[in-house]
Amino acid sequence: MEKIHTTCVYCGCGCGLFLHVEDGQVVGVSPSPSHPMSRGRLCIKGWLAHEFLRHPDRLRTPLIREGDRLRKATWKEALNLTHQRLSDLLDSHGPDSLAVLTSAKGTNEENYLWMKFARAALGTNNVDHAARLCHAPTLAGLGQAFGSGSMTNSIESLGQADVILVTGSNTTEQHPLVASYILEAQARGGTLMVLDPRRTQLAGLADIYVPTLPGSDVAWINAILNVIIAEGLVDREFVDARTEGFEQVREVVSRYTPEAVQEICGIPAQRLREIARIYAEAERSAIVYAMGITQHVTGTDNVQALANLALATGNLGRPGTGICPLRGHQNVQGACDMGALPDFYCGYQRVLLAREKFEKAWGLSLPEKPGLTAVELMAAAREGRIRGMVISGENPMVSYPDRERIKEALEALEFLVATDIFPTETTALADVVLPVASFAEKDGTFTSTERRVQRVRKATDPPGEALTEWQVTAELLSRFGIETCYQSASEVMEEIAALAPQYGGISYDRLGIEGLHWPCPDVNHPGTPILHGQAFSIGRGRFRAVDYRPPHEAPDQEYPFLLSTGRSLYHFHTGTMTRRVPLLDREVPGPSVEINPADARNLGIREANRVTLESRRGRVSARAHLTEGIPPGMLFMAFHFQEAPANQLTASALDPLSKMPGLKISAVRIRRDDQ
Ligand SMILES: Nc1nc2c(c(=O)[nH]1)N[C@H]1C(S)=C(S)[C@@H](COP(=O)(O)OP(=O)(O)OC[C@H]3O[C@@H](n4cnc5c(=O)[nH]c(N)nc54)[C@H](O)[C@@H]3O)O[C@H]1N2
Ligand SMILES: Nc1nc2c(c(=O)[nH]1)N[C@H]1C(S)=C(S)[C@@H](COP(=O)(O)OP(=O)(O)OC[C@H]3O[C@@H](n4cnc5c(=O)[nH]c(N)nc54)[C@H](O)[C@@H]3O)O[C@H]1N2
Ligand code: SF4
Ligand SMILES: [Mo]
Repeated sequence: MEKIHTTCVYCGCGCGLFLHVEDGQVVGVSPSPSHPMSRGRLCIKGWLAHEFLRHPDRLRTPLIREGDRLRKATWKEALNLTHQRLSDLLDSHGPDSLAVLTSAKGTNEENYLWMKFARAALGTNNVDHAARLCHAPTLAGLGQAFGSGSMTNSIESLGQADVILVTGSNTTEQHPLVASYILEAQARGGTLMVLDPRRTQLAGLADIYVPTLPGSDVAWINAILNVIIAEGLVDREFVDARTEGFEQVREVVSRYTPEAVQEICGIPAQRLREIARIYAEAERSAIVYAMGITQHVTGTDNVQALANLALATGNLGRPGTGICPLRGHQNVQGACDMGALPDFYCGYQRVLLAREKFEKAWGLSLPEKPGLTAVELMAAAREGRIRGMVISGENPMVSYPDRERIKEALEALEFLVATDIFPTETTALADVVLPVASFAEKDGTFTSTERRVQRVRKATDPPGEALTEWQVTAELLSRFGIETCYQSASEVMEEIAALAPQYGGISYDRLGIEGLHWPCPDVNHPGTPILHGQAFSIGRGRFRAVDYRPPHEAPDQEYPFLLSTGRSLYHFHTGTMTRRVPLLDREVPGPSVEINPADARNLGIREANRVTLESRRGRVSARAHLTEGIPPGMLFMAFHFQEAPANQLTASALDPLSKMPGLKISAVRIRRDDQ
């Protein structure tokens, strides 16, 4: 039996694992003891990461639409048709009638080639991906504050914190290995504070758990800064030497006294003072956040408010400090790094500033105008402004907000080509479906949440006629007249290293088992686990004053409950992979609506009753699950289940700064089905 070292395909923790190969088939997984972050541990999804590989549903041949069915086709037919239909739309309606959505499940190399395809072959900056629904506010918020929208510190650094403030992150379920470092810090004597509307497992383990009201984050974060300033806990030396804009923030937060905001955020004034003191008085305080902070129409402001806290207390650039936005998909960090974004090339080089550099490198002229973001692209498709779309490894029919509108958008397209490893609700609407290799069947790299660039190694062949996606993309590039001569994924990485400064020193022969933290500017550079040590790349760290704004929708008489959406430990997103793993499916076989027992009693709802939820956008039915983990007035649904798609209910109201939809808040009503 052979053991191939690779990187887990699920979450941004980026655990190392071995795939066990027997007779050319992957028969098992074991953890990697020498992996520096995961150190011989995996969560249950990692242990079962091989189980979907040979599932009979895997896509094995290209498919082409004939009327209302998809028929088998050859690669030549499928690629010719894709080339012809996209070229026709390009000729008749121009490059900005086309768009590409890339995959955070894909490798860096695949994302790089798709963004090159959008810009160089189609001539449009309409390229984006699921990061828009995930950490777009982090890119915008931390990007403006620190010059980089990435996790400031390594995961290991969290283990060295004296205080960790976790907010809007269900860490033990969604980033289990990061949670283990947080708990290690606590076991060493550190203080763990969790602020979250739901009582998560980590909240139960915390030294201090503070329930918050959804959508109120700017209010309580500003109040903490108010206390820090009022009580003289500001790190004056750091603020004077390394930051700008403090005075303006001081003025704005002076209005956010704990007494003034306690009603808005549901946190008693005394509690706010206590949290502020604990965070600011420690030698090393770290902040960890995820979707509870970003998935709001105020997402960028929420992130900036947290950045203001770290800047005011000098909690940056040292082990145990920092701001840690936990990236979700195993390669959503990398997909952003690769420029699968409408306003950036790879390496966060702005379209508006770096066009000439890429024109020279690729030898052609490139579009000037930044493109549309993911949710905007869907609106444009519905209105007929986007006519052709490539969707590589995403399932927007289940993952994007306001599903009915997404369906209208995808159905309105004149041509849709989708790549995936399984048939999905999205591939079902495509004109051409291209079957591609999964993580175990290809070479490449993933970049984890801590900016660790790691190898993905081929352990087995893809099923049937499925091909490695970077080869498919390279093939399409050449059909559009862009010469490529990549012999391997590592040659794609050579091109990336030449163009993205943070990846300048990264090559496959250096990655080994440990990988490298970017920025790694040259071949002798050891990588950078902790950012902003001596200076910010933008010179000084930038405070920006932010004011509390209420969410896009509030419960009212007609829709009296606030629905929050999210995930479970056992499933990943739209369930294409985890729902095909029997052990995971057995743990959580279907959708449920979590409701507080007091609310359930008032409505005559008992455990496992079927209930219907309705919002202004649509309705879904599922079984009720009564839990004290949800406060009265709030409901929770995971969005994994296409038979009760939570996104039927969500709205596509956007954060003006990052274009993130407010996925964490929808006003809904609920009733028992038999009433
Ligand atoms: N098992 C599993 N792991 C995953 C994923 C998966 O699907 N399954 N997905 C991956 C991806 S892409 C991502 S982005 C991450 C997501 O990881 P998380 O962001 O941890 O996951 P969510 O379930 O979205 O939950 C966010 C938390 O925010 C809280 N919250 C809701 N509203 C608010 C609010 O207004 N303010 C605050 N402060 N908190 C709020 C919720 O109660 C919840 O605890 O997980 C990654 N890991
Ligand atoms: N209501 C609500 N909606 C949400 C969220 C929420 O919290 N609430 N969270 C949002 C967030 S944070 C995210 S990140 C998005 C996720 O949204 P998506 O990324 O659309 O969701 P996934 O189900 O992970 O889709 C990935 C697809 O890639 C396929 N795939 C797997 N491996 C490969 C591969 O190697 N190559 C290719 N080409 N395809 C592959 C899978 O089969 C799957 O169909 O959902 C967002 N939507
Ligand atoms: S914690 Fe994340 S990366 Fe690690 S094994 Fe689990 S899903 Fe995979
Ligand atoms: Mo995500």
